Order: sequence, then structure tokens, then C-alpha cells
Amino acid sequence: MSTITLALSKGRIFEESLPLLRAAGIEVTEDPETSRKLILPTTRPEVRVVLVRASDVPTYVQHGGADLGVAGLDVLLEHGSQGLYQPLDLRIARCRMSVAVRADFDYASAVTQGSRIRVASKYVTMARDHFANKGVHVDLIKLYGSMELAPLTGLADAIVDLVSTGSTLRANHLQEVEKIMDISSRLIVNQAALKLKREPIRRLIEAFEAAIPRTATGA
Ligand code: PRT
Ligand code: MG
Repeated sequence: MSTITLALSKGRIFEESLPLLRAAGIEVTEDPETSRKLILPTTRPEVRVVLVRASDVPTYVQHGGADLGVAGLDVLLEHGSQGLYQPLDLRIARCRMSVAVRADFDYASAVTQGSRIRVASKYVTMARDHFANKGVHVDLIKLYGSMELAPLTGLADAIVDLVSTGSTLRANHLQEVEKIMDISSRLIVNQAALKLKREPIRRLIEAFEAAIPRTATGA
């Protein structure tokens, strides 16, 4: 029996993947918040979970360190998804990629055609594409966290960041002025594993698909 390795990141992706795993008959038998293990066994002897940073999930799956993984669309767009099979939108860890500015900043005037704006973000590729499509020149400042601070300190005019409840923006007196896109997590699969472990992977994909959360509107 071939082993199946699934890469997940701790936190919301791990938590929200559990019901999908359960639907596939997989229970993770150790809690990543209390265990120091990076390889977690499951109730299915041939299936194991490896815990990696959210932004490292595509790398693990691309190079075969894991057969499958769960990664946010933000991570996939920023990292690139070459050589990855993406069979499912799992509709978990949902949020949106947005532009935010200080409440006293006139965004509408700042993004007229041909203008110039300073934008700080962890998502420089997405930010560059977004403003290029609007015909706005952008000076990009790459940050690794605490993006909310950039407009407050004068480092940048705007940030491009993930928003879910909006409470982080509100707490820092920032305003969401434009949604770039909706974000959710995707199942990604290593291409070689898909060929070599075809049947077990196909069964997993089917079980996950049947358990994807649907909204009340069916959207
Ligand atoms: O935290 P770490 O540096 O280890 O890695 P990570 O931030 O990449 O991982 P994690 O687990 O925080 O996020 C994993 C994935 O969850 C992301 O790649 C997104 O696809 C998805 N996701 C869903 C989110 C959010 N919702 C979210 N709200 N990722 C980040 N956030 C941030 C947001 O940017 C804000 O700073 O959480 C903060 C709180 O958001 P509000 O709007 O609810 O206040
Ligand atoms: Mg985080």
C-alpha cells in the first residue's frame, strides 16, 4: 500500500480541513497546537499529515515532499502554481484580497489613470497586477507582516492585504476601499503522485468534493 502525504499549515487551514478529512474517513490523531511533531499520524495507516508554513505548501507539493496539500489562492497566485494539479476549490479559509488606506486618504483621486501611488504588501505580484490593470503607476514596498502599520507611519499610501472580518483594519483606523478578489483554499496535487497513486488520490478527491461546505444561497 502506498503512503499518501498531505501538507497542511497550522491554524485556520488545519482546523477547516478537519471536516473534509473526516468525510474521507481520516482523523488526525494528534493536535498540532499541543504536539511538537511535524508529521502527524492519522487513523488511516497509509495517510499522514505534514505541517508546514502556509506559504511553503505549494513548494512541498511541487517537489513531491507531499502528494497533496491545501493552500490559499493568495499563496498560489503569489508563489506560482507550475506543475500543480488543482482539482478542487475547497471553499474553506475564505477571505478577500483588498486595498486599504487611511480614512483621511482620498483613494479615488490617487488612482486616476497615470497617477502614482505607494503600496505596501506581502502580495507584491497581486498588487502589481491589480494597479497595472487600472493604469496606475505603483511603487511597491515588500513587507512580511503588520501591513496595517504602513499607511499609519507614512511608509505607504495604501496596502494590499487579506481581510475577513475587517476588525484588524478597523482597529487601525484603515478603510477597505477596493476588493481585488475573493480568496479560498484549494486542493493541490503533485503531478507525478497523481499518476503513480492514481486510485487512492482519486478516492480522496471525491470524498473531499462531496464534503465541500456550501453556502445557504448555494453560491
Ligand atoms: O501566519 P503565518 O505567517 O504562519 O502564515 P500565514 O499568515 O500565511 O498563514 P495563516 O494560517 O494565517 O493563513 C493561511 C491562509 O488562510 C491564507 O493564505 C489565506 O488564504 C487564508 N485566510 C483566511 C487568511 C484570513 N482569512 C485572514 N483573515 N489569512 C490571513 N488573514 C489575516 C488578515 O490579513 C488580517 O491581518 O488575518 C488578519 C485578521 O483578519 P480580520 O479581517 O478578520 O481582522
Ligand atoms: Mg497569518
